[in-house]
Amino acid sequence: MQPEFIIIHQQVVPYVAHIQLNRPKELNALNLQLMGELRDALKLLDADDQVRVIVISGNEKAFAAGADIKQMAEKSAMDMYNTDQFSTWDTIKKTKKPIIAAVSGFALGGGCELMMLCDMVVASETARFGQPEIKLGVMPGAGGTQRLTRAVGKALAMEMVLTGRFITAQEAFQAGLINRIVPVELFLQEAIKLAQEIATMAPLAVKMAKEAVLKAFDTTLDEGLHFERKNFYLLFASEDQKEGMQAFMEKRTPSFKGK
Ligand code: DAK
Repeated sequence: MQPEFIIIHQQVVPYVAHIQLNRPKELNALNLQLMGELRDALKLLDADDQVRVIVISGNEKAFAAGADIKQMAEKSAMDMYNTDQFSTWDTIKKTKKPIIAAVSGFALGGGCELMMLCDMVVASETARFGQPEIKLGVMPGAGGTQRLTRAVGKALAMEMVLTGRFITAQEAFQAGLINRIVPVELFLQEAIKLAQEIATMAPLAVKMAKEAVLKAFDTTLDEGLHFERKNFYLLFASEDQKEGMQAFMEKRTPSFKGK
């Protein structure tokens, strides 16, 4: 079945897929159906050999203005428990290939949390980031207190979470939340360009390096170094390691196969 609230563009450039969140009238508010479609698309793309990097965007006005407040408003704690939305978010988190968020306009609440699940962020100069859940009588529930704090530090995270203040692209860049700021008309193009650059690298090395960097967030330094070493050794079992080093010595561009 065709998804209703996302658009999947396969091979926007070689080995790069682009998923566009597409509920523009609702500023891409993340309802359950959209999140389910996104989860399913990421699972498919993660298993597709023709895809090495995934870009997720909204549109110029909004990446996503948060979880769908209208869908949540009447829910009880048991409704929330029974729908188990976290399993969807957990599946997204397990995506092995790098995901680049292309953000313009609002990235709020669950939208900011979804962005932080991505591995890199290219933002337009109009991007605004925030965790405004506090104004709705709740608090972030999908990583906004944890990933945001790790990314920008306690002072700014506490302020954003407790006041709901939106920060600008410039503030987000200075705080280390995003990778780069580009003119609004270029935000998607630049994200795809970054994806394309990564897609030329050895796919297994990219996946294992992503895994190792993420490990740094939930382990001790010793365990993290051990994990890094294991992945480093493992890559010497790949054909791409032989190809990459051979190509260097022969002064040619390597041709990586993901094997
Ligand atoms: N939900 C539903 N509809 C939304 C929405 C949202 N989050 N954000 C905007 N819309 C809708 C508006 O209601 C409006 O629809 P109509 O009234 O025209 O039908 C339309 O989008 C355009 O919005 P505005 O007219 O408000 O546009 P403005 O430019 O004036 O304002 C705004 C833009 C982004 C400042 C404003 O719309 C706004 O404050 N939106 C709400 C932002 C917000 O509070 N976001 C946090 C939501 S709570 C979980 C995972 C995650 C979460 C929860 C659980 N689990 C895994 C269990 C996350 C929670 C949240 O994100």
